[in-house]
Amino acid sequence: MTPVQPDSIFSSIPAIRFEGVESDNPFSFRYYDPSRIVAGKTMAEHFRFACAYWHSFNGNGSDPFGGPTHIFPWDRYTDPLDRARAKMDAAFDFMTRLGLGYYCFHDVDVVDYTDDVADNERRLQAMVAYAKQKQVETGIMLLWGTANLFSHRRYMNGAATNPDFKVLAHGAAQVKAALDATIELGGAGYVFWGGREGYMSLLNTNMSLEKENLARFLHTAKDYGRRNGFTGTFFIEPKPGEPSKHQYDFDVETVVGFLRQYDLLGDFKINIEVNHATLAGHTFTHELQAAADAGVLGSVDANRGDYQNGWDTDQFPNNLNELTEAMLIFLEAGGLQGGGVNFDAKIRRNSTDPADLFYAHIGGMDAFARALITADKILQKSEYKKFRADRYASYEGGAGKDFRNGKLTLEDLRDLAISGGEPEVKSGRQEWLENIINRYL
Ligand code: XLS
Ligand code: NI
Ligand code: NI
Repeated sequence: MTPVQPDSIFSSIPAIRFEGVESDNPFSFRYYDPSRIVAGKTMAEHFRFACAYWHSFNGNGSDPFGGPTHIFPWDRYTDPLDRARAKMDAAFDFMTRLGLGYYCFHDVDVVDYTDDVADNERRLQAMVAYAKQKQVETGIMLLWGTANLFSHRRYMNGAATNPDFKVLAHGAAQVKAALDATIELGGAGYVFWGGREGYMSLLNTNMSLEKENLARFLHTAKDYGRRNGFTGTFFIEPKPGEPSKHQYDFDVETVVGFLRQYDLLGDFKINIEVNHATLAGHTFTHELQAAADAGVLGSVDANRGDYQNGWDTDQFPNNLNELTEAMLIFLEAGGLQGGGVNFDAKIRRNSTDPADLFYAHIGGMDAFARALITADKILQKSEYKKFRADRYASYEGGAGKDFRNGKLTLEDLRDLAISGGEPEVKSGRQEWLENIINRYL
């Protein structure tokens, strides 16, 4: 372990440790105990918590109405690599103090990009060498890398789905460099979030060609990664819109259909973001279940939306009921395939103390840990599983089983309707189930 940075903006913050529920120390975990075993795995193994470089070290609190409120000391450097290194020092110092095992980045979060492809590659490579050394010193690992194909002006009509092939090629150049970086850093995964892979108006859009190009782009990137030694997991991160009006990777089921149609299902899993689920009109649990059922529950971008605002507010998670229901699915699915829990969340514009970044992550990690413990208890001790199984018992034997096995015709079903008589009315007991969550919390 490297010593923490003495001159860092975080130097007043103590190392965060598990102290238990009796602790009043705001710089401690009350539930997240990395080595505690829950359902056969340590909490650290279940979650693989990660910090999102873009929100924590680039997000400066600015909004459409005002400039930065989070003033970062590394911004005083004019040389982009000096700035990038100072920022990375702070990032690793933050993660070390927090005891966070993983991080995630976009290419342009790590170092500023220009319009020059070869220069950008050199910059990223220089930072990869720096990050590699930091990883060795601290034991912190890369959960996933990605390329930002949505901020530059050239991507205003998409990258892989751009009507102009020249723009697509620029997107590919960035993906190549970001994949190279991910491979070099031993990243567990690589994410594709298609922020502008969609459209604003059908009047100027050839939807079928754009989707075909997106699929070809993903195949090409995947083949490159595999040829060059990437053994990790590729993830697609669905979101229904924002910044596009219509985004092609709308939600989990849409993405699963797309992956199946274009023969990508074997190579890609899904990174589910809570706030994207709610923007799609779903719950987080709906998306988790849909992914688990399709065998593609890969990773999670943890955050929460705002009940009054209809956009990606990316707040830190704190809703224990929602998370406990999520952890029921998570545990029953056997956890995440290849990914972890990345806090794709940002502190508020007026959260201006370095300590706020710690409070935010501590709160999120504790909320997940508490939800996991509660969900495990519900699965072990309550009637939750039995009630759900009993509800479908009629398909486990007799005619119900024959139906599932395709042995019954429509005429057979008609005869069974007569011989079986009027079905008994059975309660779904939703309120009783909801009470179970609160009882074990
Ligand atoms: C934006 C997305 C983005 C991805 C990575 O809404 O959540 O941050 O996670 O490109
Ligand atoms: Ni995300
Ligand atoms: Ni998001």
